[in-house]
Amino acid sequence: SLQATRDDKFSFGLWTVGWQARDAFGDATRPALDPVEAVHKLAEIGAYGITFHDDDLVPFGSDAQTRDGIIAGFKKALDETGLIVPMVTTNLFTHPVFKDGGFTSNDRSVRRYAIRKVLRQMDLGAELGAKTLVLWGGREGAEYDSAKDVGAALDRYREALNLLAQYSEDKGYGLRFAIEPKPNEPRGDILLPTAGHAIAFVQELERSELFGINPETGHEQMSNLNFTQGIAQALWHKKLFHIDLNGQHGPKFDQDLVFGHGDLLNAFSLVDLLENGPDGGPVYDGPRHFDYKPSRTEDFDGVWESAAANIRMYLLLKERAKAFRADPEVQEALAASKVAELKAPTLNPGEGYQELLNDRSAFEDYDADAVGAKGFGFVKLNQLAIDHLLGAR
Ligand code: GLT
Ligand code: MN
Ligand code: MN
Ligand code: MN
Repeated sequence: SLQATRDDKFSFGLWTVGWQARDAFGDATRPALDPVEAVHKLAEIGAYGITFHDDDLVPFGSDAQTRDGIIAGFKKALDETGLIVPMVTTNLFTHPVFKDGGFTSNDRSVRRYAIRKVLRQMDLGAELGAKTLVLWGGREGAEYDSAKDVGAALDRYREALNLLAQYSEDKGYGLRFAIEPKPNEPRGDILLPTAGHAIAFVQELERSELFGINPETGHEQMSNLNFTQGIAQALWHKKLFHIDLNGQHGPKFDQDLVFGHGDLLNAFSLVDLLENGPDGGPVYDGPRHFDYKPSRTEDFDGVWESAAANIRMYLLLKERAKAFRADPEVQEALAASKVAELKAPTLNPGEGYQELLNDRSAFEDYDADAVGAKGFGFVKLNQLAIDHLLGAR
């Protein structure tokens, strides 16, 4: 059905629908959005969750009384709608103090301030029931190679993250941490630029089991990478802790379009992977989090149209992917392409290199020319996928 339910776990960042469309060349085209209204509107279109940076909800520099008032109003809206806060994150990129980064600023006092800012957001997140803390290090990077000691920066990154995990455990918050990679923008080059870099970094952390990644469609595609393939590898490492869905047209500035409004074919294979997996069942049960920006051309009607479009795209693709998997001709094509044969281990049970060396059929008597002459039929399979995506079957 194209009607979202809570079980679909659709969530939105407050900064998405709340984006006033200020960009590097032009002023805001929309007024500020009241977070309480955002909660009500998102509930209406079928979201189950809302996420936010500390400064999205409470403007930077607000006094304690103002902060308490805003948080109380937000909680009331959550109670009224049943919306939950599955994830929170911290803004370590807007204020000028973070111009050289938060955890990895060359200025030590900035690093101490950044950690304090995150600890405060962890307190609020835990209070609101958040399970995940996202860490997008958009300012952690450089424009000039000689200006940043990358090894030292990674040491400081690790130092900060180890401390956050210890705090969460000591406080009993039970948070999981999800690093969000991005190759560039706003920095010329950002540390942990891709899902692969981030997964490798996570292995170096003290409580690495508490750390995973939050890949964003557009961020991987900015590096011309295949998002579905990156997600499949993150799942293989058991490191897909959260996901940011949106749309992007290849390597250019971060577009943050509606999910599926960029590379539609890749969006189809992604939903197919998440919902149907390689074995016919869902492989990810976390939030389907939309991190998009309503285009600068839109007024508030366009904001809510575009928010609903993310949900509609996901549900349409889910429907199409189900039809694809259920089609007997697709099953035949998958078999002809030997897709399932890849699940079979290459060696027989108990076999080692000696047995393989003894197996003449594997080499001496192997007809490489005959096997090399056979096609895999992948194009037929892909056309069936596109037929289903276009509703032609
Ligand atoms: C910022 C960024 C997003 C991140 C958010 C989390 S903030 O809008 O562009 O990709 O997910 O910090
Ligand atoms: Mn983005
Ligand atoms: Mn973004
Ligand atoms: Mn994101």
